[in-house]
Amino acid sequence: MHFTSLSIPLITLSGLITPSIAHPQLRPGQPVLRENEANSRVNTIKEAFEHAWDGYKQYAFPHDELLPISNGHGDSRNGWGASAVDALSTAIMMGNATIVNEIIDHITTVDYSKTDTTVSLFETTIRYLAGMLSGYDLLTGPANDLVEDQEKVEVLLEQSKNLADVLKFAFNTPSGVPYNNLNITSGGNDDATTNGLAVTGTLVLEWTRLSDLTGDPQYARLSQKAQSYLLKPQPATSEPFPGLVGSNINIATGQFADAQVSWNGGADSFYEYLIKMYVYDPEEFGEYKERWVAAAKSSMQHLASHPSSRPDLTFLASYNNGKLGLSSQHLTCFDGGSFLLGGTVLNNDEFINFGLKLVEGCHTTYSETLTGIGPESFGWDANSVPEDQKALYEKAGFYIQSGAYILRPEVIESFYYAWRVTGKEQYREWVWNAFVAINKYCRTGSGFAGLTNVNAANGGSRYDNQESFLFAEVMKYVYLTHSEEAEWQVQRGNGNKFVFNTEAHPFRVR
Ligand code: DMJ
Repeated sequence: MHFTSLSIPLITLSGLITPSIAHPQLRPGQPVLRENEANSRVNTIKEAFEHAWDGYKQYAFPHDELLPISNGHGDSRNGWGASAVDALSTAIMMGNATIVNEIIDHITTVDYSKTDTTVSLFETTIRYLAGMLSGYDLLTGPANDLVEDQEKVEVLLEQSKNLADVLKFAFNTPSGVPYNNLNITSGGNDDATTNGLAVTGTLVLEWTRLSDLTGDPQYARLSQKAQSYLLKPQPATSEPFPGLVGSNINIATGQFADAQVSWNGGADSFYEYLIKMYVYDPEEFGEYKERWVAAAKSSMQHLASHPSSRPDLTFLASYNNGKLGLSSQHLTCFDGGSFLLGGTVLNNDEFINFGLKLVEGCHTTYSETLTGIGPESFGWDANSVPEDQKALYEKAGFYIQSGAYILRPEVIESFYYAWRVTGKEQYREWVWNAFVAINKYCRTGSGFAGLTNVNAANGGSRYDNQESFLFAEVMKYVYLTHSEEAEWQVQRGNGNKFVFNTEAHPFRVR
């Protein structure tokens, strides 16, 4: 880890010295955390990560996830130790060599050709394949002093290839659009006729990276062929506004099967990856950037929506057949981060300012609940406000459709981008406040549990499940917001050396 040449003189100008904390764009006179407070936050975050790891290790390892109330285990992700693999890149960034070695030792033992369960191509790609590739990129790059035995590090790439070789039959369809739900033992699938936009369009970064690292082009080719149908959508009616496309693709033909547009779950990370591929390689993926720009502009023009009770707030609506849907999700709140990343790499203030409006809207879904944590889904249709939520709608600009919180990262993720792009301390405080609330309401004796109702005292009751993305995403974004400048941090402008996959695993850019 190192400081940027910019950060030290600017810190001096601020008058409040915090040499161990990253300041992406600190302005003179801007208040910053004092060093001891900053260090104490970093220690608190590391303690929370280790608390979750210790509980997982004691009660659930090598299964996929901890059941943090009953201290049992779950195997929702093929039973290959999803939490361990998902935790790897965060443990590397935190410099925790003990946990990193434990995880790699585990990965060495996994047989990716065996499982009793249906395998999701998308989930397996974003968590396992990406977790290993990112570990490889970090441990052969900026963290190359963390694991002594470089042969162990090579296992990460070998196992990535093994896994992709097991999965690649998914693309063996008439169009090349893959099946998502696979039986890897029989080489079968669920006989679906369509595949979703996000699960089709969130493979290309991982599979391209694998090709670049192995020198074997087949993985990039497969994923880019599938992506090609999403970049040039057919029929024309499936693209009601430039760049905004339908939600499902016919597996036989590659044609879109509908024109339902949103940035919500099911579509979300397709848009996320358009701009991230450009960050990965602006030369090769210029067309992806054009598609992101078109989608971003159309979203500002056609999907931006303001609650009647809080016209100051901005959310992204969905659209279908001439009608706007005035509801959104926690998942959708990655959108602010996507606009901020696109805005900064393209040097476009309109995208940045719009991204900050989206970030503010999602922040309100946190700041206006009793727990300080935002709901799984919410609406702002003035004609559909539930009687018992009229006061909330009047004050906060949204009502809750599902009050669950299952340890999702998207709101914190977008706060992180806002902090990195603007350097405004307010965004770091928002990350910290969210983390404090999660630590308060979700923490159990062995880890972290989801909440059933973020707007009830104590969060209602708790879900006995700790999703692996708690390790990969929530803990990572909170840590990165408070930790030193480093090569893997998101940079303002064009200087990114790494780009994060949708599960927050950083890949070295081409
Ligand atoms: C994660 O697996 C990824 O962030 C994905 O893109 C969306 N769902 C979860 C987190 O909510």
